[in-house]
Amino acid sequence: MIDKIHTALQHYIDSIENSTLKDGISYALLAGGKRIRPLLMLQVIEHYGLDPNDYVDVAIALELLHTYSLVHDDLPSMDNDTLRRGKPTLHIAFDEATAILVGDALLTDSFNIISSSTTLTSDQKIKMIDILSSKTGSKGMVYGQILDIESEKQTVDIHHLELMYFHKTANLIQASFMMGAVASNAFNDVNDWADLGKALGFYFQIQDDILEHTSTPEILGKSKSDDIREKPTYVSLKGLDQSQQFLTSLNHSILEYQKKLQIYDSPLLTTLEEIKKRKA
Ligand code: GRG
Repeated sequence: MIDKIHTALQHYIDSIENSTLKDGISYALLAGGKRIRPLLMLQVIEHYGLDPNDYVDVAIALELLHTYSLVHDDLPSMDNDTLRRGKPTLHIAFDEATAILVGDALLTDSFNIISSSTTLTSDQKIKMIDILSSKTGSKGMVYGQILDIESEKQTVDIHHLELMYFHKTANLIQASFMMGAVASNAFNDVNDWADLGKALGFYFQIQDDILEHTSTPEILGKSKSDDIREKPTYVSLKGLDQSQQFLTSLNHSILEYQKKLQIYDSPLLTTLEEIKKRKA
């Protein structure tokens, strides 16, 4: 499925006029990355017995939006990072203006990919655009990002940190699951998928904090900017042991939601297990 996601990303890149913008988009999208957001959406679709291959072209909207957030997050005015997905960040490899515009294009095109889909009904498109925009705009990921920026060199409490993590990280993971449910016309299950996405999103971010504390930029493929920028993390606030304990309790929640959604032996279950074991 990852190969199919890659092919769909390449088709999207091929559709862009030859330009520095195209080169930058290609650099950002093809630099690597685990592709977990489109993968989760497609495996939800598979969970409902539909053919995920019919939805790969739509699912890459999530990878475009995610990649935009990484490109903009790395900018000098934000985290000022130099390494991403094992390569120099976009503003280092190109320049800052190109990085801003690549992010802008990826964000905008992600919505165009949904609206121009030939697989989805109009109703599904509207619902997906509603989910993706509300989970990533001023009430979602971008709100999480401003909380993140403002937390630098600040003493924040755990509630503030959880608010930030919910918006910055969990919201897009929630959207991935929810969009899969919408594509499958499983409208009654959308809230349960959002619950699973919230628990998995927190798990993912706490894991990220632990890895940033215990791993190396070479293994992670990205700069360890939290320490440099004096950003509070779950590990800096609660320590490694309590962070591990939080992961254990989040795992209990994930297992409960898996049961509720009847996720048993399936590619989706395998992906969830792999995410929990990730090292980068
Ligand atoms: C709106 C500019 C802007 C940013 C939004 C997503 C984000 C906030 C910032 C990126 C940095 C960060 C630490 C985000 C938390 C989520 C996270 C761990 C992202 C990395 O996702 P992976 O591990 O990355 O899926 P790959 O490279 O595998 O796609």
